[in-house]
Amino acid sequence: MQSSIDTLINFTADKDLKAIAQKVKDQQRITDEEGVILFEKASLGFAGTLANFIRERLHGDTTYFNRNFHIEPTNVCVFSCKFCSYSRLYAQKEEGWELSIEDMLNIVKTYDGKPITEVHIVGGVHPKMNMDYFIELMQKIKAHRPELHVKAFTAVELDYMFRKAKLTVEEGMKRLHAAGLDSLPGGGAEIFAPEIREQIAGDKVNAEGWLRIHEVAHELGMHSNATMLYGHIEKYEHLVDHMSRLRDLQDKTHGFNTFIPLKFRNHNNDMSHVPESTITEDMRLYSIARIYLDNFPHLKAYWPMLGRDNAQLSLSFGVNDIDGTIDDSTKIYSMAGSEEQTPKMSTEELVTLIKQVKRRPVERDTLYNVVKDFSNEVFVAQPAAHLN
Ligand code: V47
Ligand code: SF4
Repeated sequence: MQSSIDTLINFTADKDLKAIAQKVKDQQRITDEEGVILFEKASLGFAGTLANFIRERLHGDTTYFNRNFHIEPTNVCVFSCKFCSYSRLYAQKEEGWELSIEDMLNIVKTYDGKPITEVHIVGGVHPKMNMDYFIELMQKIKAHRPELHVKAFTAVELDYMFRKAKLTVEEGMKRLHAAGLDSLPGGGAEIFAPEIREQIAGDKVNAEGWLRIHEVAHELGMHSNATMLYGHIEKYEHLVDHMSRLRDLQDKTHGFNTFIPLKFRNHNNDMSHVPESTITEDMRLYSIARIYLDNFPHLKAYWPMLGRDNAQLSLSFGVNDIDGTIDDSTKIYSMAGSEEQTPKMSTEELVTLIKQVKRRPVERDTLYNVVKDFSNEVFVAQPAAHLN
């Protein structure tokens, strides 16, 4: 019997697409030109079949999730990204929030005794929350719960922190790592190409700065993620350029764990006139990312942004990770109009969501070590307590 990829190769008339499908079958890398061709010509069925083939070759049916929560120290921000629905300028700080170290430590303490493995800390770039503030935070979190993995600070926050402290990226990163920073989240990448970045996020760290910060983290043995904000004013060539820069750095360092495409949401921001992408476009983008980024082990659909139904669908389009329980601890997407207004899922809900599409739910830690395989877990009916 022919496999789905052989059928696809045999029945594809377009010679460019046929060549791409053959490359995927032979585990060969596609070029930037072929990346653009996929965006221009591939149907959802074509791209999805290839992406699913790669996903199953890499991970079989395994779908990862983790038990995590977020802390957003502040939404006061010195920058003014046009797509951001969440930040408030310092002049309007009464409309925002600013958490003290004690507030944040108290959030961590609310998880005492619960099987959480990761705290994800990101927020606005507050002019008064400096390096020393965050070093103290890291140290206090680690003193309280040493085994909790701290994934914190986008390259945007780090760039500002290091520049204010007059430290090189190497010096700053070493200090934070020593204080307890374990890995970096993927935020702040947006779109690297300057002609787009300048229009949507012109005043924050540029592509070279973002990539350098991740490179230094990798050199110190830390892992990180990478995001891409898609579905606004960018063109296909900018998406490929973005992924190309990430693929090049990954060839050099192998420090990225996961690629996370972030769908632009258009509520309450300066780009509300830009329509959002359709679900077909979303799934096509995930698929093409899976095909193009052959050196990224994982592709994540961040369900608080995409919505849980679409995150579930993406498990057939290359995605093998759907982030974690979250516990209603992030506001970035609810403020930007996501259908997930109070994002939290119990472990049971996450496992059920994965099983419904015949995948195998596996709880991971931040570095993708298996914590527990839930494939044979039968949940007994219980009250809706989350993080059980
Ligand atoms: O950099 C802000 C994005 C990012 C909007 O590493 C928006 O595991 C869409 O990076 N529409 C921060 N996106 C969040 C982030 C992240 C999230 C989950 C997991 C990980 C990880 C990282 O949120 C920002 C920006 O690209 N964002 N506003 C918006 N209106
Ligand atoms: Fe600030 Fe981040 Fe919002 Fe940009 S996306 S304005 S850097 S909080």
